[in-house]
This record gives sequence, C-alpha cells and structure tokens, in this order.
Amino acid sequence: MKKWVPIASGLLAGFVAATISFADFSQSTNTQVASGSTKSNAEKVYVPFGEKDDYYLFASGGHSGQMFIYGVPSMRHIRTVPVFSQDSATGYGFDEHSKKMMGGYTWGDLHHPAFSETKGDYDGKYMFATDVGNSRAAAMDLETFTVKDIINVPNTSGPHCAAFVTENTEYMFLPTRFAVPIGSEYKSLDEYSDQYRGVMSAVTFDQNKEKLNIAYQVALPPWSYDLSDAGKKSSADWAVMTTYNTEEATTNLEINASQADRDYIVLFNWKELEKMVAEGQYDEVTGQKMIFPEKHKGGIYLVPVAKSPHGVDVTPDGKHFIASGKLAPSMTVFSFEKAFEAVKNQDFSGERNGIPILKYESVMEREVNPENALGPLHTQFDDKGMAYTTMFISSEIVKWDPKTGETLDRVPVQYSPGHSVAAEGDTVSPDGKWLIALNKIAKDSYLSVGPSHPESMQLIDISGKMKVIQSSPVNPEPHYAQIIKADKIKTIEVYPKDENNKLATYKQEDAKIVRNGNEVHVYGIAMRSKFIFDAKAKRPDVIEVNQGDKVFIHLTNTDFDEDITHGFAINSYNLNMEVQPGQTNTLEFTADKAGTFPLYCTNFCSALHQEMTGYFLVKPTK
Ligand code: K7E
Ligand code: CUA
Repeated sequence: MKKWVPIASGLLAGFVAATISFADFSQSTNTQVASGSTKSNAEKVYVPFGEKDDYYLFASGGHSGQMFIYGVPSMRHIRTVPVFSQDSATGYGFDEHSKKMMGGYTWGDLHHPAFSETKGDYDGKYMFATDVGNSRAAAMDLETFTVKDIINVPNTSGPHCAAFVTENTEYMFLPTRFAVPIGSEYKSLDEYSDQYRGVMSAVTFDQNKEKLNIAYQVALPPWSYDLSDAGKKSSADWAVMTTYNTEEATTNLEINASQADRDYIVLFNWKELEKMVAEGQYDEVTGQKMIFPEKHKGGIYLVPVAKSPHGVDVTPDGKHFIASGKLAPSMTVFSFEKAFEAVKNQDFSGERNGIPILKYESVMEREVNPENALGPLHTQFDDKGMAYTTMFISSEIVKWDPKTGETLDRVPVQYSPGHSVAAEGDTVSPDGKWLIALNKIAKDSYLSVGPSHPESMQLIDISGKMKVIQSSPVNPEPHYAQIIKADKIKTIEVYPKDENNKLATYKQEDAKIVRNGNEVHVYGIAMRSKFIFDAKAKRPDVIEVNQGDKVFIHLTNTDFDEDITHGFAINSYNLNMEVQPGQTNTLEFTADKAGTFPLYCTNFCSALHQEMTGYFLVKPTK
C-alpha cells in the first residue's frame, strides 16, 4: 500500500485529522466495551480460561516475514510462526532444513495468506503465503504449524498479488508487482516497454511430497499486478487480477502511473492455459515454460477498470468480481457471465500486447459510490452474500449489497483500514458473525511507544448492525488475514517416530559421535533433563572437536509428550534451534572459533531445565 500514500498523503492527513476530531467516539471501543445492552461487548469477546476460541485468525506479518496466529473472538495472540524471516525463538532459519528452505535470505515481506481449499471451502490442511521482498512462496502445514517448503520464483519480482488458491488448490497464481526483464538481467529502463515483463507464475503444491512447483509462467505486459482472486463455482476455471501502471512509467510513479483514466483487470482461464502448455504452446525460457500472449493466443483477456484499482474480490457465488477504486471513489461490479459472453462473441474494443480488451460496458454490471466513502481497497463477504469494503481514506467499513449497489450500513474504524477479513470470508460459504478491520494507523489508541505507533485490528460484530467490539494493537503489518473455523484444524501432539530417518536417534545407547575426516556428526538426544551426545563417553553431554571441523548436530527429542520442547544453543556461536517432542533437527556449522563454549537447553522444559547443559570444546589447531 505504501506506493500510493505519497499521492494521498495530503488528503490522508486531512482525513485522519478530520476523523480524529469528528469521529463518533461513542462508537469507539472503550465506551462500547463498558456499556452494552443485552449481552455486553466485553462478554462477546470474553473466552473464559480453559475454554477455546471458535476461530483461528492467521494474520500476515508483512515485513516481519512472519505469520501471527490469534483466537477469535478473544483476539488473543496464540503463536508466531516464522515463514520468511529467521526466528531465534524457534531456531527457524538456523537449523539446516529451514536454513536451506530460506535460500540464503534472512527476511521477507509476507502479504496475503491463503488456506488450501477443497470445493471452494477451507480444508484446514495448508496455508500458503508469498514474499514480496525476495520473491518466494511458502507452504505451511496445519498439523504442526511449521513451514514445509519455500520456492524462489524466478522472473517474478514481488509476487504481491498472491497467494489466492483455486477451488481445489490446483494452483496459486503469482503475478509480479514489479516488472523486470526476463531472467532479471540488466536492461536499460529506456527499453522498458520492449524488454521488461510482468511475469505471472502458476504454482502447484504436491500434498504428498509437500513440495511447491512452478507449472508454467506467462509473460504479461510490463505493468504492475496488484491483487488477484480465483473464481468460484461457475467461474472456477477463471481468475482475475488488477493492474496499475499500464502507462508503463519508469520513474515518479505516483504521478506517471496515474495518467490514464483506465487500467485493466486481467481475466484468464487457467484450464485453457494448462491446455496450451500441454500442447506445447510455450517457449522454454530460463528453464521455465513461458507463455507469450502475443505469440501463444488464447485464455487471457483485459477488462478496463477505473484507474489504478487495488483489490479485486470474487463473490461467494462465483458470479461477480468486484474491483476497488483506490484513486476513484467507486467499487465496480463485473459479471463473469457477461465476460464469458463477451469472450464468446469476441466483443473486443482493441488489444494490448496481443491480449484482447473486452468492452467495459459489456462486462460491467454497476459502479457503486457510497456517499462520502473514499479510498475503497478490499471487499469481504458474509453468509448472505453482502459485501464489506474497507475505505482507507474515510476510515470505515461500508456494508453494501452487490446485487443492488445499495449501502446497508457503515462503521468507523481507527484508522485507515487496508484489508478486512470475514469469518471464512474467501470461501463459497462465508460464516458471517465476525469481520476484522486490519488498520494501518492506530494513532493514539494505545499507550505510546515512541514516534512509531502500532497498527491495529478491530473486531466487528456483523451479526446485526455493525459494531466494533474489540481493538488490539498488533505487530506489523496486518496486510491480510484468514479466519478459519477452529474445528477444521487438526494438529498432531508429537512428531511420530520415523525409523527410516537415518539422522534420528531414539535409544539412549545409540547416541554417538562419528568422525569422518574433518566432518563430525553428532547423533544426539535431548530429553528431560539432559543431553546425550555420546552414550559411551566419560561425559556423554560433551562434544569435543578440532578447530576448523565441519560439525553436524543431529538432535532428537525423545520426550514423546505433548509440549515438552527442548532448545539447543551453543554460547557465543550464534546458534540456536528447537526440537519439538519426537522431532529430529540438524545444525550444521564450522567450528572456526577455538575455546570452551557451554551449550544449553533454551526452552524451559522441567524443574531441572537449568541442569540441561554441557560443553562444546574446540581444540585449537595450532
Ligand atoms: Cu497493502 Cu493486500 Cu499488500 Cu491492500 S495490500 S491494503
Ligand atoms: Cu530441555 Cu530445557
């Protein structure tokens, strides 16, 4: 979102000031929680100790590269799951497996999380996310809440648009936010229109192998692709994404990318693209199957839309897609059926880069302009198909009917919501009940922590007239979130024994240290409340190596008891990792520093946790 703040900053400052002075603070949370009619707001969000929330909320951590898990309605933060950034609490990015997965990067910018779906409903199996900062995609499994795979997406720079999955998780589409030359090689910006491309990747996930894979890519025009959504039901084979900078400006985008009155929504049929790839209608480029629309025709269309749109959201019935204005004050409702009709009749008004443009009037159903509502960004839905759109500039949520365009309700939020998220809001059957506004600016809502203020999430009861009933300051940055019914997620209690894992050690007497030249492999055990690295040694909890040795510590937690997690850190070696119950994890490093280094368990695991220590001794070579 940062990109358009400069343009709106004058406006925004004015609006924020106006909102602060004129906001109806009787609507604000403090007053509401304290008052209450039949059932007070405080009671509605209160989940007594021992009882659990009805929903999980998975919230994007933005440039923290992490995912935050909350309970709804309590809004209690339950867990932080590191995805694209190192995390010393869990050792993510330090242990061998996660370090390799991260591909040399130490941070990421996580924007849009998406659950795996079956028949258009969240199935509670996986969560996907993309990294705008370093162009990666990740898959997290919901049995262990850990990341299983990360891939680098070549030719795509900043897959901001994603992740949005198709109805049965066949694909997620990762269009690029920044156009770059294919292969990211050097090309002068004077050749932008000819040499730069906005590549979209079709990514699949193999649930058996738990691996992400790029099926094919499409070399779209050098525009910025902003948000996307997959079709549902009758539109399930299709997907849509918004574009801006169709002006192809290469500098000063805040002005130059807002010149044209219209940008486009890219509408594509992924079944058709899949077929084209199967028939060999692509070029092999940088090891990828690349469809060039100017050459490989079919499956992709442009729909004109009011300039610089941001969000695009498909209605739960799959009949419409709604684009939000950002710079224009309107939401535009388009009809899939009309679009299919226009495609069939070749009802085109021209083309760009070989992609046919459908006639706006032929596809558009209505433009919706709620009075004084400004800066519409993203839309969510309830169980009756009603739409809830965030208004960034006028700081409110507007509820409206996509079938009539009628405004039904509105509620101020504090302040400047980017996305909002509804309970099961991206499925074919949203739950209603709850909507959470993900606010970019909390202003003076909480205790001050200095010049930078936190973002906030506000829980809105949407069962009747919309009412903000809880406000929480949150870690940066709540870009987007997903709310899933709690009973859909089935976590495991311990990692099951894996007799095929050659790195695992389950029996104490098997713990050993094996030297192979200057490689040292430790097959060790962590258990309440000791380490065993070498069962036969005089001091089984000591590792001794020579300076310069390459050391592999394969550590298995043999406490097959829920919640008995051990940590493993070597003092001054900048290393820490976690082994959850039953898990085996590996640390790989070079013992370049000679000396005596205590090692210890970093996760409080028993009354004798402080005793869970040992030594890492590195004999100097000279
Ligand atoms: Cu800022 Cu979805 Cu990354 Cu809109 S995004 S707000
Ligand atoms: Cu093991 Cu603390």
